Amino acid sequence: MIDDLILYTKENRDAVYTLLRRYFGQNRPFLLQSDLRHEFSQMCAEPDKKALCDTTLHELVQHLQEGVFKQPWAYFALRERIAQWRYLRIHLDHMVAEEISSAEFLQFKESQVHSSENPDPVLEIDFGPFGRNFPHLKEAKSIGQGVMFLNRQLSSTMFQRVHEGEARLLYFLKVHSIDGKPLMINGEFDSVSALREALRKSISKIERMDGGTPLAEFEDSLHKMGFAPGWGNSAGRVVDTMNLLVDILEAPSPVALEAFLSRIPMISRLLIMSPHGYFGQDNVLGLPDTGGQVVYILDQVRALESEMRERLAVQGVFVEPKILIVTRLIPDSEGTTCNQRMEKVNGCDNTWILRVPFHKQNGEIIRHWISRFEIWPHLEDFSRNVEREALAELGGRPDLIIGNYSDGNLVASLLSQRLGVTQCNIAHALEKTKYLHSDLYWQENDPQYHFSCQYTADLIAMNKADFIITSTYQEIAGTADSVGQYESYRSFTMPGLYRVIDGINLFDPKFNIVSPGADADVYFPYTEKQRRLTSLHPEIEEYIFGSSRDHTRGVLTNKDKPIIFTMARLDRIKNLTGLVDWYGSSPRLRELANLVVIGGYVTPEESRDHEEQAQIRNMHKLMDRHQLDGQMRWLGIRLEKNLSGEIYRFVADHKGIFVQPALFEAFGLTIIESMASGLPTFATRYGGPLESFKITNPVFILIQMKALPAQI
Ligand code: UDP
Ligand code: LCN
Repeated sequence: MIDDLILYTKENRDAVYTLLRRYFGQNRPFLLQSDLRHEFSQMCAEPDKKALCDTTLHELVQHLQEGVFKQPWAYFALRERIAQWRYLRIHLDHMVAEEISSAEFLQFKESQVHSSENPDPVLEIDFGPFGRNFPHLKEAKSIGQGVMFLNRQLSSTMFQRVHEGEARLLYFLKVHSIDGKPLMINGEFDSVSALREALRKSISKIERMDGGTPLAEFEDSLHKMGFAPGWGNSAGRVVDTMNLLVDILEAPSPVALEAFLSRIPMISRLLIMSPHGYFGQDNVLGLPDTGGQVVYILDQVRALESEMRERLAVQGVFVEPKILIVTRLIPDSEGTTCNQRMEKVNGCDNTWILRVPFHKQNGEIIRHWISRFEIWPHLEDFSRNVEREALAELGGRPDLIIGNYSDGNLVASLLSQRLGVTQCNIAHALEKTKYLHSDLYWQENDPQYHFSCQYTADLIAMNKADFIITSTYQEIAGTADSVGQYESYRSFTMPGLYRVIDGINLFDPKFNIVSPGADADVYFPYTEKQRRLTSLHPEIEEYIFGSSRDHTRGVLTNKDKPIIFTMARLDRIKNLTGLVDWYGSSPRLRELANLVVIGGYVTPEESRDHEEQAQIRNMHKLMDRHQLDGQMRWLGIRLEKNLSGEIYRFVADHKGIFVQPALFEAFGLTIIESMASGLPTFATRYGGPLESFKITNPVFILIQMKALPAQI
């Protein structure tokens, strides 16, 4: 595509020149994709330029992602397709387009921020060479399906280099152990043919037994034939697993390999990192920094514990699985359990929240909550204390460490490095795509947000991780039109700090997409009357339709109108105030429906988070300006999970809708919760929702907030 642009410029100097002049005419050093497209369509609207609309230039402009302008040079980043970027520059006088490297493009960007003629040399970061000898996906559509790809690779390697592949598999089965107990093979098999022979003998012996014969009855003879536990808990299961291995040794296929590997018990001790926020089971959701991550992890551990237990049992391995979620201990815990060192997770047998405090330099424990943007200086010390405490609680090294969000992933990187344990990252929300130009103008934002630390942590963690779970494809590589969250780390610069020319390879098989879900016991359709928690209705009625009370503003004067409902942390990005403004500005909407907002606090003094405080003030201002007190109810409360589940259904009873108006949403649990409750759901089109829910639910509608009142 870049070649087309170079050629087009050569052959159509006037058209390109006119467009460049328009871009320069904006007098802005940086133009974004939307600006570049807008200016082009403005140009096409002129009577004598209409013909340009259907030319190659139109097509090319659609792919321009960013433009940087300083007379006489225009530099462009061209996203040819998903995950494929090229760069070029055009000199306004000579009108010759030429391809440049990403480093040159970034350097030019930097020069717009730092005007010095001779800027100091800056650190250039290139992770590219580190992945050179590792297999990578080739097609953008396969991004995020790493495990499948690796199984294929592994089986084809075994097929092509049969002896090497088989020998490695034999070695792995010989050394594999869990909780200090050898698994799979305990014999001295010195070759793959010896293993094959033993498998054949064992299969023919065990096959003669009834399939349901328990392992205990033939474990000794299995042992004598050189096999340790791990093949199955019954004769039938053991024979099945052994046959899978025989098939692989005969002719490896990705399906058989995946089936065999997934049967081998690998994990009994798991460490999950989620340092920031108030991490607890009650009374925390909706606090600054405490939202979906906590819900997601708590749902995840319940599923993981039961899955681990089941898998270990069915493979005949009698080990008690244990999961530790590690977060920080907050002595001034504001009515939550975050001051407790250990807390058992409800609904689990052996899953615990372990809380480890942050310390001041003098060793004193830090007592208060610290925003996720401010916790960077504490994490190295925290990781050392976590290492000590987690090893003691688990009775040894974990088999896997899962990090969450930038801070958790950094701690997971430090721990997995020190302990030599496999590392999995989960981010679901990386801040870089949420805050425009936050890399370029990092110095302006650093006192408040410390993005220089956060983006550095992200780079370290995403490159260090063995695998990364994402909630959607867009989280990795975006869409044809928008840049993915991980994609935004490919190439960027923080002027004066460092320049990244290859920050992450999106084709790395470490990326795997596994979308979250909502707890079906809590979020179910409003029509399932017999499951409803009707005892909560008087309380909900009071929350929504009640008179003036603490922690609320506004009293709904007409209770018969349907409800427009929204609920989120009161972050700027969640844009609850945007919804209030649009509702307030639409007389028709106000006449037709009431607005109910659950989020934040009603008094700014109650909050310690600067963004939340600003949003609280803005909310009051908007309610005053639009005089919303009779049509809008704002609840500054935190709902227990069952109550929030029933509120969605209560709103559905009242013919309401749910709106998620975020400026950007990585995934958005409230969206699935509301859809699961049967509410017509309007959600932002920026981020994950566009991908996750578009096709799956007939009551789901994507919104661009500017058009909201008209669309409703
Ligand atoms: N939530 C809640 N009470 C609130 C605000 C949020 O129970 O006052 C819950 C909500 O039901 C959802 C989660 O917090 O389960 C928010 O997750 P989401 O993915 O929507 O957003 P995040 O906060 O993770 O950005
Ligand atoms: C973080 C977010 O910002 C949300 O979009 C997700 O739904 C949540 O984590 C859980 O995955």
